[in-house]
Amino acid sequence: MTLLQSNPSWWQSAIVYQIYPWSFQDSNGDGIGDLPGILGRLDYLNGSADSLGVDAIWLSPIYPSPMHDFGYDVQDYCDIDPRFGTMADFDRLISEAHHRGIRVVMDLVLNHTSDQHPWFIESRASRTSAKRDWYYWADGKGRRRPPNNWAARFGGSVWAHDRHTDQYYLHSFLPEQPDLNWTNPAVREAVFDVVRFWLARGVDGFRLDAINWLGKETSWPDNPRRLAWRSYYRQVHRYDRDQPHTHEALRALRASLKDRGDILLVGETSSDTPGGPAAFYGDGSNELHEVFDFRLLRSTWHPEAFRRLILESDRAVPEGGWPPVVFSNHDQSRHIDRYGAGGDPIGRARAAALLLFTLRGTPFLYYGEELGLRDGRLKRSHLRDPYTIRYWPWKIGRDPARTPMPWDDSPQAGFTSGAPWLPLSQGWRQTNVASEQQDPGSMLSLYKRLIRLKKGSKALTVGTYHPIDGGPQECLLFRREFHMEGQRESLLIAVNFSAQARKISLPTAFSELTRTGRLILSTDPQRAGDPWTADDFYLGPDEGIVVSVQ
Ligand code: TEU
Ligand code: CA
Repeated sequence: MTLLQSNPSWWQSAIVYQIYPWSFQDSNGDGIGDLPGILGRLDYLNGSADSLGVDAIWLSPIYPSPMHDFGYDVQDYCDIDPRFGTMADFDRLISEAHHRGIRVVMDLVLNHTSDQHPWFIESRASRTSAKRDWYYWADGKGRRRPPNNWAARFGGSVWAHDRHTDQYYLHSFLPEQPDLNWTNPAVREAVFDVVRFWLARGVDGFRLDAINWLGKETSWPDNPRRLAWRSYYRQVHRYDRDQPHTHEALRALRASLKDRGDILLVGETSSDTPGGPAAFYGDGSNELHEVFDFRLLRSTWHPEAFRRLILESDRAVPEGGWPPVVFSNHDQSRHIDRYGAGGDPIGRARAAALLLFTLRGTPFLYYGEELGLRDGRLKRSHLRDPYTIRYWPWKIGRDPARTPMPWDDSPQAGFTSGAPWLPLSQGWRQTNVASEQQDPGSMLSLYKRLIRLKKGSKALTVGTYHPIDGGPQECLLFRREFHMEGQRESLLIAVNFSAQARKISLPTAFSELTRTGRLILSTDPQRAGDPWTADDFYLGPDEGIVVSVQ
């Protein structure tokens, strides 16, 4: 468990909002979101009395890109894709965001570039090119036989044959995304230059993409096989990821930020990482500040699973590190649909929202979740993402979670005056910002209440987390506590995972002192503000509550 630092960093009490730039707001009618579009919507995010109240935005990649992986294939780390606008738009975005108290976190894709990046073009030009070893090149084992059996995350071999130089290059994702060679100090230096470039423009942090892929075993041994359906899972990923070298690179990156101010490094690692995502905190002071842990995100809506995973992830974070809390992102079906399966999706999404802002850590929201936006019901012909297309229709894939943000009930939901790049999710005539702003019972109003509650509470931002065992099976109970120099705040949080109302008898271990309080927030808008006593403690179906206990 992390002890409270006397001087907390900005992200410890921040709420971060992920913007998928393709889908937030289009300004020029080409059907694709862009930076001027985001600029025009900043007031929605923060800076006025009825804003959502988030403290930072994380922008999925906005760099020039051929968009095979919708920006995660970077062609130039130090420019803006013309689809999204210009560097002048970006500078304006930074200053307008800062003006509203919104920090800006960039997405850094360090594992690979686009095959159209000048570094790769030079690398593949000849075997003797000065940048040949900026990427991984190897000889095949014979005609049409790649160097080893490693499988790419998006299907097929990690090795692509280059006819011109008759060698293979390694790509952990698409063939259009060759992996950078992180054993090469020149690569490291070039990437640190990129980091300095964006820091000089005023960015406040970086989300590091697929960070556990950086290190590989470069003697290229085969991965051990195992039984599974998809090629990626038919092997144990022993040698193609999670090598010690990754940690060395992250330590160097962290060291390069020394004296650069309070810059956030938040890493994305895949869920089945040996040692868990927590390995990427290093000792808590020398690698990443925050590391996504997708175990809750991948879990079903089940109290037993949540109880166990919350405790496991909380305890795994070393002192000095700080956990993010995340239920949705651009790679997964939206959690309203995942958690909602087999129950009332809205009721469960409201309960999940309460957890998002009351668990210990930095909440990361994915645009639209604050509205209860659903996965798009897309047809094969609508799909754009190669990964979604490859496994369609057996796996829901990523496009359904990337549909445009619905702003109002005008044509195309106010997202674009043209044809949107992906169709709107159904239900947008009700599920949109304008209509939810008016409705105190909406998901948006609940998110706003939770955000205000969290920001006003030391227990919820920097307090400790204590599970309460012995309550009903179907309910999750915990306390958040903050005590310091005469200040004392104690909150009881309870969530009902079932569709039946539950009466709760608190375990006797729960002190006599905490048998009365005030219900300060409920996902049921009718109930907030009521007095609360332990003797009359019940939860409605899918209800979550926050009680201030004396
Ligand atoms: O994702 C890395 C990752 O772990 C993926 O395998 C993820 O599980 C996948 O999208 C299946 O849901 C990151 C980005 O978030 C993703 O959008 C990129 O496509 C990928 O890296 C390559 O850059
Ligand atoms: Ca546009």
